Amino acid sequence: MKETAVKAYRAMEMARAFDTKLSALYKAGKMYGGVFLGRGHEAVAACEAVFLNKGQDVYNPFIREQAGRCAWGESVLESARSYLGSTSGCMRGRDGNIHWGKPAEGMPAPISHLGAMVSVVAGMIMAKRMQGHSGMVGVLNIGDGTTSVGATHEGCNVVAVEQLPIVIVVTNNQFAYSTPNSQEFACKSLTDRGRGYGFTTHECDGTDFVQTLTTMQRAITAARNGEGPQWVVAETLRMCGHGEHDDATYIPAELKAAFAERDPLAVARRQMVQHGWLTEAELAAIQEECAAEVQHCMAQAQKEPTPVPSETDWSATSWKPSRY
Ligand SMILES: Cc1ncc(C[n+]2csc(CCOP(=O)(O)OP(=O)(O)O)c2C)c(N)n1
Repeated sequence: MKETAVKAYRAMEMARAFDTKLSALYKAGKMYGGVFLGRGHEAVAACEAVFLNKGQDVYNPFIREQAGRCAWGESVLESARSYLGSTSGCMRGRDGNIHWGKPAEGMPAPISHLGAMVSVVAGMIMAKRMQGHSGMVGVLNIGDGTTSVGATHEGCNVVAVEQLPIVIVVTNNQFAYSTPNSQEFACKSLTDRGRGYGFTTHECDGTDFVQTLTTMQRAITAARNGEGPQWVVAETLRMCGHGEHDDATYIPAELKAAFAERDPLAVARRQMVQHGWLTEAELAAIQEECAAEVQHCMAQAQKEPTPVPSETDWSATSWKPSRY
C-alpha cells in the first residue's frame, strides 16, 4: 500500500499547489474564464485515480478532480494549457477551462452539463465490452447536486441494467453551488440513491486519506472483478467557492469550523507519517517539488501561443485527432 499511498499523496500536493497558483493568477486578472478549484476534494480524486490503468480503464474527472488527473498520470501542464488557452494543449486553446480530455487514452473531456457524462462513460465501457475486452473499469465523478439531474438518473439506470464495471463516485461537498444538502434531496443519504439503482454502495469520509484509499480500492476492485456497478459516497466540504468568482459566504461559519481540522491535505500528511510511509523531511521535499513543477508548467503555458481567431479552423469535425 505504501507505493500507492505515496503516489496518491503526491498527486494531492500537486493539485493543491496548482490550485493555489491558479487562484493567484485569477486574482491577478490573468485568467480569461472561470477558475474551479478542488480544495477539499483532493483525497477523493487522488485515491480513485491511483487504482486505474491508463490504456485499459476509463476515467472521467470533473472540474474539481485535478488530483485525480495527476494520479491518472497527467502533468499539470495540460491543465495549465487548457486554462490559459495554449494551442499546444490537447484542446488546441479552445477550452479556456478545465473541461479537457484525451478520449483515445480513456479520459473523455467532461462537458458542463451535469449528469451527461454518466452515459458517455457507460458507452465507452460498453464499447470495450463489445470489442471483447475484460478487466476494465470506468470511474466517474459526480457531485451531490448532480445526483438530482435527470441525465444522471437515466445514465445510472443503464449502468445498473447493463451491470457495467463502473464506479460512480459522488463527492458530497455539502453544496450544489449555493444550495445546501437540506434543499437538494429528501432521502436520508445519497447512498440510498445508489442502492435504488441497484448499485453496491460504499461510504467514506472523503477528508480521511487512508479511509478514502481503502474504500476506493474496495469499490474499484469489486467492479474490476465483475461484481457489478459500485456507488461511493464520499463526504467532504468544498473549502472554496463554486469558482473563484464566488466568495462562498453562504457556507455557515459552524460548518467551516466543523471541518477546520479536516483539510484532506493536513490529514494525509499526518497519516503518511503515522503509517511510516513518509518522513516529515520527505513530505516537505514533495511539497517543494510540486510547487516548483507548478511554477514551471504555468510559466511554460503562459509563454505558448493562443489561437489566432482569423486563421483557426473552428470546425469541430474537420480536424483529425492524431495525438489523442
Ligand atoms: C444540467 C445542468 N444544470 C445546471 C447547471 C449549472 N451548474 C453548474 S455547477 C452546478 C452545481 C453542481 O453541484 P454539485 O453536483 O454538487 O457539484 P459541485 O460543484 O458542488 O462540486 C450547477 C447547478 C449545469 N452545469 N448543468
